[in-house]
Amino acid sequence: MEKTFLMVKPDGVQRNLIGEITGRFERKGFKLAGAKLMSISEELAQEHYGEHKEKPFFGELVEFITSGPVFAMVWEGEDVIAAARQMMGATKPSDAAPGTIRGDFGMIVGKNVIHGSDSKESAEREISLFFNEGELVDYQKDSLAWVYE
Ligand code: DAT
Ligand code: MG
Repeated sequence: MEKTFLMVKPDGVQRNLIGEITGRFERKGFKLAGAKLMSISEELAQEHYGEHKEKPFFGELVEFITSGPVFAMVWEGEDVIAAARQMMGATKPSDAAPGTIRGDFGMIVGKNVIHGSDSKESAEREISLFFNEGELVDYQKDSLAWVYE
């Protein structure tokens, strides 16, 4: 099954949105494979957002993501990478559709509540950046018989 890396950003943690956000993925039918509340070091932030290091907002992005704890998660399911991106909504909350996480809870691009991997490659990279193998749990979830054929 496909896996993706999702993270409630510091603004989402401070605004009590961990439960709301995890609940959406849980209710949809995805399976939680790992989760932890953690602080992101400067080094991890720079590595995670490496693709943006030449962008003018890189400094602020690193400062923001290290400004408080994040809730890091790995979710599993059919097409979970693309589906989670849809459930998150557009990067800029004012472009994000109502019903999406950023559409419902975000106001500005610099505080857009959630991160999600955008491809298979970034999902693999980000999962291994944030989680050790031993932190991911492989288990049977019986309710999935009522989610899939
Ligand atoms: P996404 O988080 O939707 O994958 P991204 O990878 O393009 O978006 O950018 C990573 C984060 O950087 C994004 O969630 C918020 C911030 N960001 C993106 N574009 C920005 C901009 N023009 N000004 C300020 N911050 C920006
Ligand atoms: Mg991105």
